[in-house]
Amino acid sequence: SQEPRQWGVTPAISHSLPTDQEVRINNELIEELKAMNSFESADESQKRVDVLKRLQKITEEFVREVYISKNQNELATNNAGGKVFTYGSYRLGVVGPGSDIDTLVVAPKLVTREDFFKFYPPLLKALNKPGEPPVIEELAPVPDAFVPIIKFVMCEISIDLIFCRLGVAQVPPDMTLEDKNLLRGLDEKELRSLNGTRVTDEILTLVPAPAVFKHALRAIKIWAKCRAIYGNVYGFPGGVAWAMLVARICQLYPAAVSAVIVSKFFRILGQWSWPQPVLLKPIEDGPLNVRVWNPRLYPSDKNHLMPIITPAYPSMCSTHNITPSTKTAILGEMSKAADIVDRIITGNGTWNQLFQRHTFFTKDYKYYLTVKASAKDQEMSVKWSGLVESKIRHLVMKLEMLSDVIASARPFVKPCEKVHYCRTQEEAHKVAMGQHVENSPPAEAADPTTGEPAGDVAEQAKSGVPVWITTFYIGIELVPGMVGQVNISWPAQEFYIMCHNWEGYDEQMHCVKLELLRNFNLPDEVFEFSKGDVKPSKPVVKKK
Ligand code: 3AT
Ligand code: MN
Ligand code: MN
Repeated sequence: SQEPRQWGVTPAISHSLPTDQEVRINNELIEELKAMNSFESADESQKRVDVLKRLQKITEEFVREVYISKNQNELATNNAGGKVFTYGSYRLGVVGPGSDIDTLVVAPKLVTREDFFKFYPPLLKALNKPGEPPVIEELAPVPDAFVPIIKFVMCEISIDLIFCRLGVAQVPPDMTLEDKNLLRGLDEKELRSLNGTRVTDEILTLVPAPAVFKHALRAIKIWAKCRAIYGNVYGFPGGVAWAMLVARICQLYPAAVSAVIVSKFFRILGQWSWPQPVLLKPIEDGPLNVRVWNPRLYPSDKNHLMPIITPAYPSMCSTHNITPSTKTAILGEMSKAADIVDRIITGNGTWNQLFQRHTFFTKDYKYYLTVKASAKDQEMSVKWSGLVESKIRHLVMKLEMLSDVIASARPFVKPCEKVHYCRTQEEAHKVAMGQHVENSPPAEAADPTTGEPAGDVAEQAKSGVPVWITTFYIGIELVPGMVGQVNISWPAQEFYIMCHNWEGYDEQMHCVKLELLRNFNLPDEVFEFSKGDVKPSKPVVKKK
């Protein structure tokens, strides 16, 4: 008989085919995913396909226009091509109803990034015809981003569109991106833009059964989001890292159904000898003078606590943001999940038990550190709160250094955004600068799409002067016996300096402030009372 193919860097743990019981429990998992609205309808999927077809047409038109503007002859213009690729959840086959489509435009050498930002947005705008519902909405080019991007909504689907030119004369329809020689001569932004598609494409070639992988990944992503351990900015794995973890388990159990992958996932990764890296294939060398993850060569790579390494050259660590506290949180959740899934697999539990919402605000901590970022207009607030958000994990690392009083500091993965309406400019200034204002009306929850408050109360308040406030939360666990000993002034100062160093910072316009709260002083908006949350109450002091 033929030796089965080895997937990944070690032989499989088991080639067993699923039992009847496993098949039944797998069907229950798929039913639970459906019940949680993980899949979209056939109509919605078709809409995405149509949108991508239109973007392919526009991309060819774009390349053609650039060629004509550069006086290229007809033959060269007709053969130049241009192609749209995808990455992110759409490429991995795990989109849900709210997902965007992450797309990459690849063009031949002659077409520059400047051309992309000059010619592409007008082509999109031209799709909107007077007297007809708009095809393109919320068009927002961001040429100076870390990965330059055009964001927009097309036929009600959010699109992230990035760009890369290759050192080739033609980009034909059957072009693929796996050849690492294509990376020669690219600048850093182009390399970053190409990376997403190269990584997702490669992940899919490294799993034995893509359909099994996709269902298991849907389950793991929902679980990680429910448990509030999803999100690269805050020091947790992001979508790509979770995908690689699931892919590794698929390699170890090539014949298993998704339910079995999910159960092995928690046991194997919960007991993994971190910082041993998770690899989907041996790390490759390549033609560029760029860094490839290598803890023997680079001291900073040695510091990665849970390295999960991307397969496509140049391999990188997708989880360099993980800190001791987030690692503890991830492993704690994995161990709880392992017990729950053991019961499900043996027929003594149901899948909805795995997808229980976290108890971050209701049970997990007695102390919370709040980080409030405020700004005087919405556009400023978006940039400022983004900057503050990107520094949260640095604050967490500073807090972790106070290890004699703070046992762990776990950031919550979502900010709370509000608009506070004030009666006067003066009051608005005080609120924006983080000062308490007597009798000021309570802040209104903002509609995240418009920044406008919703509801009747808000209607009246709208006449006031708005201040945008974004609050981040960090759960603080103290070392036993250390209550009353917490002094966070050193991490706070360091954090303020980091935020104030931002080139866009203006002390008249922006403010960031830390405050340590007891659990019973948390504001109501962090609770989802409709889902049964109970706010912690102040302990009653018994009189003698
Ligand atoms: P959704 O289904 O869209 O929610 P997703 O995994 O597609 O899940 P995103 O669209 O946010 O998530 O991200 C897709 C990829 O884009 C993931 C990562 O490679 C890249 N990416 C997203 N945000 C950033 C960022 N801030 N910096 C660098 N890369 C990013
Ligand atoms: Mn996406
Ligand atoms: Mn996206």
